[in-house]
Formats: sequence, structure tokens, C-alpha cells
Amino acid sequence: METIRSAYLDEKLEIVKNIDFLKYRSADLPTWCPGCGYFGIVDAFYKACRELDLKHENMVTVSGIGCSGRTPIFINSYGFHTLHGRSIPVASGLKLAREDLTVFAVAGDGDALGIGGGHLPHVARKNINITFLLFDNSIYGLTKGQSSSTTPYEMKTNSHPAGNPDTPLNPIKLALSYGASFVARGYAGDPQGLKQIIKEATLHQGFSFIQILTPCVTFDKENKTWKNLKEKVYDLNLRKEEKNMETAMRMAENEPYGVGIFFQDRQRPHYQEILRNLNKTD
Ligand SMILES: Cc1ncc(C[n+]2csc(CCOP(=O)(O)OP(=O)(O)O)c2C)c(N)n1
Ligand code: SF4
Ligand SMILES: [Mg+2]
Repeated sequence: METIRSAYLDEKLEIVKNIDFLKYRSADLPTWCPGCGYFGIVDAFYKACRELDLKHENMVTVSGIGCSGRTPIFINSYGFHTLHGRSIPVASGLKLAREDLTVFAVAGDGDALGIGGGHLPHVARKNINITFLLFDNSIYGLTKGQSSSTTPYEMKTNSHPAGNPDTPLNPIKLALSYGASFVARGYAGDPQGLKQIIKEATLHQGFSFIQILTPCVTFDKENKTWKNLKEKVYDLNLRKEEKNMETAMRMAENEPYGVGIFFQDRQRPHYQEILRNLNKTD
């Protein structure tokens, strides 16, 4: 009897523990299309916040414009819905002014690599201690399905009905070449794995870049669909000593999609440490 009762209580406690992450969800219901990959991303995000035990009042999520731009509205903490392409500079400024805050920046592929593409090299080379989540659905979702900087060559979109004439960027290779000290790829269909990556990125001292593969179920019927992603995603499973630039570059192909941490430099000081060292008087 004792055993049955305690197993029952354990099970209930487990359920309560697991839904506790919902305290990071705001009261506003997400306005994303049913089936959008972004639900998987915020689910992973809530769970990561819960496991890191982040305090609502000490965290901020900064976004640009796009369906991804709505993210801070659905998080129960401080947030900033800024201009198109500007989540990185606003998040950087915030972190420099308030080092005590945990700062996240989020952006879509158009937001981050198109109009805002000029900000990525600088936050990476400066190694500003923020976590950047790239919601990569390879399409402009909010404005109804135009080609973006990561749309595959020849894919038919609403702006290129005959096929996209442009060669896509590779976000992982870009982040590596720009000098990001933490570079990872996650997948909206694996919230547990993504949660783990977000946790490690948040704990990393320096600029953390996460490309998140996610479907736009409304405007992309041929590329990053749930079915295609499920078939093409594989676990990178790199050992600690393999997380170097050479291996990372080799593994960073656009397809199939290796998911996990490609690279991490734990030795490099972040921007505020560099400033403190430079200003030290002997
Ligand atoms: C300066 C400026 N130019 C263009 C737009 C129109 N616009 C809004 S969102 C967007 C692209 C969104 O695509 P993405 O960043 O991939 O986000 P998603 O909607 O896919 O999450 C564009 C071009 C704008 N809001 N502001
Ligand atoms: S348009 Fe695409 S990215 Fe935007 S909410 Fe709908 S499914 Fe998601
Ligand atoms: Mg997009």
C-alpha cells in the first residue's frame, strides 16, 4: 500500500514539476498559425528558463519584426519588440548598460540575415554576452512568403514563383567566420534537445548563436516542412575536443542538418571583461 501511494505521489509531483515551466508563459495566447514551429521553440525556451531558474525580473527578450518578432509578448518577463533587424544592437546596448540581466535576442532569417545582417559580425567579434536565437524558417512569414536569405536555390516562393534565383547563406558558417564563441543548431521539433542547447548557450560567457530550424507551415510547402526536417535532421554528437573551428566548418552543411553544438570557446573573455581589463590601473 505504502509503495503504491508513494509511486502515485511521485508521478503527480513529476507532472507538477514539468508544468512549472509554464510560469514563463505570458497570459497572451500566441497568434502564430496552428502547427507553426515557433510553438516548439518557445516551449523549449520556457523549459530552459525553468531549469536555469531565471528570475522573471532579471531577464529580457528582445525581438525585431516578423512572426518571430512577437515572441517577447508570449514570455512572462521583460521584453522589447524593436525595429526590423535591430534586435541584436538593442540587446547589446541593454547588456552593456545592465550586465546583471540575462539578455536574449531573437530574430527571423529575414530579420537577422537580411535587413539586420550587418549587426551579426560585430556582436560576434566583440563577444557581447547575450544569447541569440535565429528562428530560421527560410521564408518571410509575416509578410506572406517571400524568399529570404536562407531560402534554397530554385525554391518557389510568393516573390519568386518561378524559383528563387539566389544562393542561400549558411548561418552556421557565417557565425563561425564572424568569430562567435558559441555556435549551435537546434530544431523546433525536438524541444528537449533545443532546451538543452538554449541552457548551455545561456550559461556560456560570451556571444551565443543558435540557428533554430523551424517550419512555416503556411508559406513553405516544400522545404522546411515538418516531414522534411524530421527526415534530414541528425544528432551532431560532437565530443568536447571536436568542437573546434575545423570540424565545425566541415559539419556545417546546410543539409542534412546536423543538430547540436558545433563550436565553443570557453577561454575567450566577453566584451565587458575586456573593457574591465583595459581600464585596469596598476
Ligand atoms: C524597415 C522594414 N522593412 C520591411 C518591413 C516588412 N517586413 C516585416 S517582417 C519582414 C520579414 C520577416 O521575415 P523573417 O525575419 O524571416 O521573420 P518570420 O516572419 O519568418 O518570423 C519584412 C520584410 C518592415 N517591417 N520594416
Ligand atoms: S506565417 Fe509561418 S512563421 Fe508566421 S506564424 Fe504562420 S506558420 Fe508561423
Ligand atoms: Mg522567416
